[in-house]
Amino acid sequence: MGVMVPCSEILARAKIENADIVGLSGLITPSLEEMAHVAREMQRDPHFRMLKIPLLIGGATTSRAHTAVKIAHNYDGPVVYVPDASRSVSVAQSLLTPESRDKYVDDIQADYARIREQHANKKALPILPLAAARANKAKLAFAPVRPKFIGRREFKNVDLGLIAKYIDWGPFFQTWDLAGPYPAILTDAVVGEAASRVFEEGQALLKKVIDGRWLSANGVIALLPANSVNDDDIEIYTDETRSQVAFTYYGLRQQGVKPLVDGVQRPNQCLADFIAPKASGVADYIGLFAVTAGLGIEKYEKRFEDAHDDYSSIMLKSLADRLAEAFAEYLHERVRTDLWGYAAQEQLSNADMIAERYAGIRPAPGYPACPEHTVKADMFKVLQAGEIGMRLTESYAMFPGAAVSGFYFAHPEAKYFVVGKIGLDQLDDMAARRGVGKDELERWLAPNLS
Ligand code: B12
Repeated sequence: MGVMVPCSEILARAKIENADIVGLSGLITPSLEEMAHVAREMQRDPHFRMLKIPLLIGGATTSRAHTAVKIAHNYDGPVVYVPDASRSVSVAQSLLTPESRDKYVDDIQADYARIREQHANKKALPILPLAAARANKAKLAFAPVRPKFIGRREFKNVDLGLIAKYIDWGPFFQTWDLAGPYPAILTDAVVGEAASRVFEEGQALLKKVIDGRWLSANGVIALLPANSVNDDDIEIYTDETRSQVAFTYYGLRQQGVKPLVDGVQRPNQCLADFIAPKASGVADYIGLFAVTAGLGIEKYEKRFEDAHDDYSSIMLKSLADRLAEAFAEYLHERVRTDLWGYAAQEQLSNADMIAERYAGIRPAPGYPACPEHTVKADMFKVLQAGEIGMRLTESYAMFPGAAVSGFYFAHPEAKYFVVGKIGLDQLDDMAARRGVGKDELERWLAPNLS
């Protein structure tokens, strides 16, 4: 455990190093499918199957239910979901101690079998047919502002001190398993002392990172003409002639049954609703961005790891993550007030920005309004993200890890929403629109399919 390797390589490494346990960590949903694949491969390979090498599962997108329903049944050896890495020591002990192992594994397998049964009996939430969901879309008026330039622009070696002013410290404490809103967490009766300590140490390391230019922050944006088509999709054009499509973003629409609130029917939303339809003749626009603050981190990670200073290594990673998000926040502000300029008069504090009190949104692929990750391949191509040192892994994670990418929508009524569960009719419809096989698409949409 503890080595960052793609799932495809993990079993080869585990064999060479004669690993007692294999552990997988999943940050984004495409890795969930990889995990099931690794479990199947372990079942196929006599080395793992005969020795019943345990497989541990963890990470932000994983859960006990997901492990039970989607992973565990693929492998006869023990498969264990571990919610918190600090518990992996006791879990490993239970799994590797001959006296405790059988009972421990039996208990977990019985628990997972129960979860699978509950899951099979669970009644799915009612879902509207896609046509009905589309008929209930938000009907917005459009008066788009033309960006000051059309095309892409790079931002290289952006001042880390400037970016740091935009940091949202809230999620920093999650890294240390400390729960509570910032800054109240610093004086919290239970975790205040620990939170204050990591905060102080984080600030001290951040100063070193900034003063010593440990990391490079690079970003790229593209502001491009766009129109919505076929209700749910957005055509993004290479230039103002709108004759050549750079790529089409295929949107997912909410299919949940929406309530009446104060006599007003809530819409079934899709990101395409925020862009003027092609048929309207209104010239609308969209933005794309990709930023990283993690360039150059390996050298310092290695230095800490060689000194067995895991604490500082994790601290550095979490600061790089904070800087990446802060960079996205900073660049978005510049886009709103200047580069696109649709909110030129805006004046917001950092707290206002964290509370998203600005016009427009910047949804990121993988987040609930656009849960599907593969669009990052099209975005990276148009952004030429390689030029600023960013790339995608085989499962659409971004490298360097401290990275964020997404869209800019300027419509004043654009808000974040959760697509949630979709029906098979939407899967079929999207497969036809995209011209891809249903099986492949099903794989990418698995977390949203009911
Ligand atoms: C911080 C964060 C980031 C940071 C850092 C990411 C990173 N490199 O770790 C930044 C800002 C860079 C980021 C970027 C992105 N993020 Co993000 N991010 C988060 C957030 C808020 C917290 C994750 C985190 O670090 N938690 C703290 C750590 C310590 O917890 P953890 O990872 O869960 O690990 C713990 C346990 O799970 C366990 N564990 C983990 N692994 C293992 C393995 C084993 C073997 C064991 C035993 C235990 C174990 O131990 C850990 C300690 O307790 C989550 C939301 C959330 N609340 O979880 C979203 C989240 C993970 N992000 C998400 C997404 C989509 C992204 C982006 C793709 C968005 C984008 N398009 O830019 C990118 C992807 C980045 C990339 N490199 O590809 C989604 C993923 C969902 C999905 N559909 O895939 C989440 C869940 C948000 C959401 N609700 O939608 N993100």
